[in-house]
Amino acid sequence: MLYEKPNTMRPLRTDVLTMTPWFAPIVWNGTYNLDILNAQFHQREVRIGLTVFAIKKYTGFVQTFIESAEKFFMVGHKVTYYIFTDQASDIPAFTLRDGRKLAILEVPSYQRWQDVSMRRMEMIGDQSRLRFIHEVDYLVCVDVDMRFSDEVGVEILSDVFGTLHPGFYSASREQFTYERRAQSTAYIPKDEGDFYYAGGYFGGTVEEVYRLTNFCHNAMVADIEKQIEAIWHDESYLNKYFLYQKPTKILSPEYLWDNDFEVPGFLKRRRFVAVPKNHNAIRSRRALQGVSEAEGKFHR
Ligand code: UD2
Repeated sequence: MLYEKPNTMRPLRTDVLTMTPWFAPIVWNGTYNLDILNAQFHQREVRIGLTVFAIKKYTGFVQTFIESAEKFFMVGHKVTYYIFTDQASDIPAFTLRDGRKLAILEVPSYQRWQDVSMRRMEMIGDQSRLRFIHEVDYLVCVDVDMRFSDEVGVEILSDVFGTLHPGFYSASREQFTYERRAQSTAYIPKDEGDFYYAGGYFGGTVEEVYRLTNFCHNAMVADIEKQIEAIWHDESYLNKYFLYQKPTKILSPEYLWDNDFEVPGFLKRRRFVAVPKNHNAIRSRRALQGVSEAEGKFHR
């Protein structure tokens, strides 16, 4: 394979942080060579599971999600889409590329959207133990109200990875919307924290995703017993987990973006973007949280 020799004296990007202080790469366009990575992952015949939840009205997002994933997600690799839904009959049939499969997992629904979102941790954990461990090597766990708009490949894979939330990549610790009430299991003090990770994009090996989801679910259950719910639900527990179990790779906001945001110069690609939705209409019977209908997907 022919490619340009890496140059010890010339960093690939100088405008953004490409490595954490614990030596986890932060993935930006221009920091990796996909041909080299593809060859390595093909040698291992790696199998990738992409999990997504479509409960109640969110089944309406599945078509765009899968069609865009067929175009851009892990092209050339073995992929299984795992769609968790309470309405299997609403999931359309798809013609998939070679080496790709789709599995529907029927799961219960919850009345509150917060519970739907949080219970994903429990369900991903259960299926990791029962099923995913036998079928795939890596899991990628994302929100469904999104579409792929540029390539997302094996450069994202690592033992356990998280994604920088597009609203907080340049924020200070104090600005991070971590859970700040000491009674909550998700509590993070003001003087701790590395990054603010998004709840809607994490992954890793099946074993590591099991550890992560199990921690988040147990933390949520412990909070229910204390009658407290973390401010940003599963995202708050995820941030707590990553504070002490640091991710081995971090995805830049290229991998999670909202086209309503102004695009900064350093953001060379927008690979996975929010599909606009009317929060109040789509999250039927949601508990009122003072969120207006016009609110975008990402809090800031
Ligand atoms: C953010 C996070 C999300 C979660 C949530 C917690 C991102 C991109 N998103 O999203 O992961 O941490 O905050 O507050 O970081 N769902 C259904 N049916 C429902 C409600 C939700 O299927 O009725 C599923 C669906 O897959 C959806 C996900 O849960 O994508 C998260 O819900 P959301 O997209 O409404 O939450 P949002 O945008 O506040």
